[in-house]
Amino acid sequence: MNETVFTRDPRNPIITPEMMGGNVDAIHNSGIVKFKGKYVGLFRVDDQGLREGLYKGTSNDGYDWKIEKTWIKVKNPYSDSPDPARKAFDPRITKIGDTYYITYCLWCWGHKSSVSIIKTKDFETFEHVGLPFPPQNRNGVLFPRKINGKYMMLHRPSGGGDADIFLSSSPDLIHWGEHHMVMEHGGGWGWLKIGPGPVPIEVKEGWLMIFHGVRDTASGMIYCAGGAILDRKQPWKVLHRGVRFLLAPTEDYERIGDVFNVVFPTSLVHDEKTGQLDLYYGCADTRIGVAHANIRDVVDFIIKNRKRNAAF
Ligand code: BMA
Repeated sequence: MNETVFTRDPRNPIITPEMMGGNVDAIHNSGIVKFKGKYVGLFRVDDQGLREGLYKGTSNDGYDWKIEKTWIKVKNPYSDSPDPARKAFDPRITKIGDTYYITYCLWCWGHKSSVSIIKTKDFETFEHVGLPFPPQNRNGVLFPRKINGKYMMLHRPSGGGDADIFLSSSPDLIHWGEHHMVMEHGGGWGWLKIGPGPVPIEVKEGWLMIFHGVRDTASGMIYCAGGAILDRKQPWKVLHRGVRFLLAPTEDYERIGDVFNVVFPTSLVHDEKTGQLDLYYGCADTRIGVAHANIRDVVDFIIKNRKRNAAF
């Protein structure tokens, strides 16, 4: 079981392709938020042609989900991209003001991976905002408020190897610049590559960022989740980088599937009253699990187990 501060929910895996039935091979790395007292999600569904798409789901309690049978429709005034909800994967959802921005990866521009942004206010109609960076890039995640008057996004400008976490800013979500490297891959569980996970959460020490890291072994890659604390005003500065993982694949449903040995964190639901965090994560690229922790315990764990040189 190998748990650190997160405890796996006993109902795991909470969403499986079998529950969906029909033309579904896998449902995994997904964006989930609280919305009007309930939950809404945009799910990464791989159909039985192994084509990814963004499917909407709703739930009263965050465990029992009703997921639509086809991908969402997106108004696409931005002519340089294909259907923005098809060949689309790994969404994260950030609420800024009264708008929800979905950042995710889209196969386009010569079938390369690009970060894409769509927006909605009601999860009924969706509109494409654009593609912030040229390919290859993945794992774009917006901060939940403007910082120093600008939108800021964590991202990973790489389609595969040599993958590090960067941060860029924008006045309008269209024009992006002021690029910074936040963290390099390296160390144990992030030896091969790292990438941003769920939307960062503001804490008194700065920003809590959960990210994924990959190590390669004789029998393939292992995907883990870990954490860092970023500076509040200059979030490209790493104050504390956790050496120990927060979650690593140990359960059968995390070890066995379309891709073995993967926990891939994409959503954090934070109950501000109790401090509870619900971390939703993809399991073996096939199904979805959830793990729980108290936010203070997570921050303390990261600081207690920090690297001396935070950037590495
Ligand atoms: C990454 C992404 C994720 C996937 C992971 C493990 O590169 O493609 O969607 O979960 O690999 O296969």
